[in-house]
Amino acid sequence: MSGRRRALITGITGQDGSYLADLLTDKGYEVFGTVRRSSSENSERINHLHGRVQLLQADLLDQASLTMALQESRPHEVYNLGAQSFVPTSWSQPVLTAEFTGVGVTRLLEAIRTVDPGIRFYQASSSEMFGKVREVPQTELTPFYPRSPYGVAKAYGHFITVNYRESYGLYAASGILFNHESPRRGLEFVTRKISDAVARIKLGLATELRLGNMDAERDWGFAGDYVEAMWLMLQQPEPSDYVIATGETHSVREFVDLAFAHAGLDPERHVVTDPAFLRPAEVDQLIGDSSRARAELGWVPRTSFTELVEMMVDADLARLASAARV
Ligand code: NAP
Ligand code: F7E
Repeated sequence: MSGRRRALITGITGQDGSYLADLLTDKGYEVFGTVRRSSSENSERINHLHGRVQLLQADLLDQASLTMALQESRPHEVYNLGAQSFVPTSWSQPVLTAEFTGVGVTRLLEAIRTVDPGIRFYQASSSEMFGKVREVPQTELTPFYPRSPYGVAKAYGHFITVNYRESYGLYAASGILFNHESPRRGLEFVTRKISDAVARIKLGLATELRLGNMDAERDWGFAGDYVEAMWLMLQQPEPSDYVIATGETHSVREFVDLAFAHAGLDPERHVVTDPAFLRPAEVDQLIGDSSRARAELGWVPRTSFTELVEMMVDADLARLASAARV
């Protein structure tokens, strides 16, 4: 073991895991990440970190694998970013979502208690827990009313984190993060679905974009800014829970309009509403108040909504244009 600080990230192959691994390697950490066994390669988001992060096989469904990953890496900090994170899939696979996204948190906390209760633990909680919101804007004190099996599973993960902090004195912090996006966002989430479609339409590879509820409003930030808040939460004298958000809300329609305009396209000619993308229960509007994080962590979002939309469209245009050249 080197004398450097060590961090273990579950979900390192995901959007946030890859940005957090970038941040922690830049800070000089020895970074470990857990990956699930797969029949094909899925490390696209962390290929640029080859040789700078160490990958260990573990699954949030498998207690022994989590304990072994901790024994092998002996981390000072654990970031639990692994989850089934796509809200629509949580209706088609509600039990699996509860196992990964909910009970998986308990498995990891139990592994920490067994291997080293001094480990600092970060739980990736979500604004989806607010669901049918009880107040506007949402703070750390706003009651939860989740509207999807995913939101329900995240509420369990949140409270078990609080409970282990209070029951066993673990350093366990929960970040209630509002939607955050990037060019590394999965293609099924609405922002990336839009930026990818805009790029395809611009390059003549597609003609239409089918969307569900365009009136839904979200508080969208940039994932690169948000992983910094995760790290800051584990550097405090005492563990706590923090809302991380921009404080602005925008509709899916606004995202569409900005993205198409940035590429010089007219959305009216390409966007089609498709009931197949409507949800059994919708979260109509989210807007977060991150005053506490700003005051106690000194965290501020640095990327504006317009910059985020344009960054995503530009990245998809560059990626698809380069693939077309090859
Ligand atoms: P993501 O891109 O979907 O990544 C999810 C990660 O979890 C992937 O690395 C995935 O591995 C891993 N995973 C899935 N099932 C697992 C299992 N059973 N055991 C171990 N790992 C497993 O999600 P993200 O956007 O980076 O989000 C990171 C975390 O923050 C998630 O917990 C998410 O629910 C939460 N969150 C996200 C947002 C947001 O707006 N992005 C907001 C609030 C909270 P594979 O590559 O093998 O599938
Ligand atoms: O949907 C609407 C949809 O899937 C946003 C996850 O990271 O953030 C994310 O959850 C909105 C919803 O994200 C389409 O109905 C319209 O109102 O991009 P999304 P999400 O459900 O907000 C939270 C904070 C998390 O924690 C989650 O892990 O967009 N919408 N038309 C659509 N959404 C999708 N996916 N596809 C559409 O065609």
